[in-house]
Amino acid sequence: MSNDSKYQPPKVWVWEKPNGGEFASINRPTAGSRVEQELPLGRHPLQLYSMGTPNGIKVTIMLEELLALGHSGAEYDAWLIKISEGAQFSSGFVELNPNSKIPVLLDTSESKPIRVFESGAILLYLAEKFSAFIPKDRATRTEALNWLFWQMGSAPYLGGGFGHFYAYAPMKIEYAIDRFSMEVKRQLDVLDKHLADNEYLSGSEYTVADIAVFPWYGGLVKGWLYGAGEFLSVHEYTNVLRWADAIHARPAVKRGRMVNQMRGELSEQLHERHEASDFDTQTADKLLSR
Ligand SMILES: N[C@@H](CCC(=O)N[C@@H](CS)C(=O)NCC(=O)O)C(=O)O
Repeated sequence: MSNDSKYQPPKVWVWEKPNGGEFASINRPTAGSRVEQELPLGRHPLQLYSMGTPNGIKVTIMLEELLALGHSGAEYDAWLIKISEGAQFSSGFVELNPNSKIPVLLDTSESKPIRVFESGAILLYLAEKFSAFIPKDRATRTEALNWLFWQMGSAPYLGGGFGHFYAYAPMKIEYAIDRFSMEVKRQLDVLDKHLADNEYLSGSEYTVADIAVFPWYGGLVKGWLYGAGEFLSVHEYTNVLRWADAIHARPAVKRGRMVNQMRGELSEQLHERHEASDFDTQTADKLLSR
């Protein structure tokens, strides 16, 4: 491995300027709002402020699954937060999520509106509220939570580690790409070995764990993330592929992946979702131009 870096960290790090890379212009080492701006409010019980990234679509898949089960209380307005333009730093957004990251949910159906941030917390909140996609018996429920929390702890190595250095960083650093490729392939192998003996992550039931893991690791083996399918030889993970295909075939998953989506085929982007009928092609075309 080449070692061509001459950089020596100073005694004290100071932020001087954007350092290049895809999101450099919005990154700062401080928290808090940057502009005074309220968030819009729709008429449904649940207000979602998000974007169609893997963390965002976990929640829209969950909401579409709940609606498909007949839970009308899961009707939602999905507002698009353009993170590359810094919309997560508005005062309204920061009030709901001091961490300034999508997704964030506001439940207006409770006596006092409840804010929920962190996609794992949102999935668990919705699962408990509607008693759905979370197993009832303690052992299987715990197994679902094991994998839900596994996803929350593991995906930053995939997104913030591998994805960042492979696709977004302004220079290719062999050490960083090697380190995170190794870890991501190890994680895929963890899933592959587990899914060799289990239909879904917690056993025979499709749960919040599958909904959380699918957009990241399902997306990776389907070739949707970072154009890295060939690089990581994802075809080797046949059990993950079998599981990802089964989840991808679900109509609610297809709808959930479209909501707040700004990438891919135009016919698969629904920038905002306010009614079930927004998925109709004609309406979707109109909403795209908003
Ligand atoms: N652990 C958080 C991570 C959320 C997250 O990283 N969101 C990204 C998009 S996927 C974001 O909002 N980035 C904007 C920023 O970093 O300013 C969750 O799962 O909700």
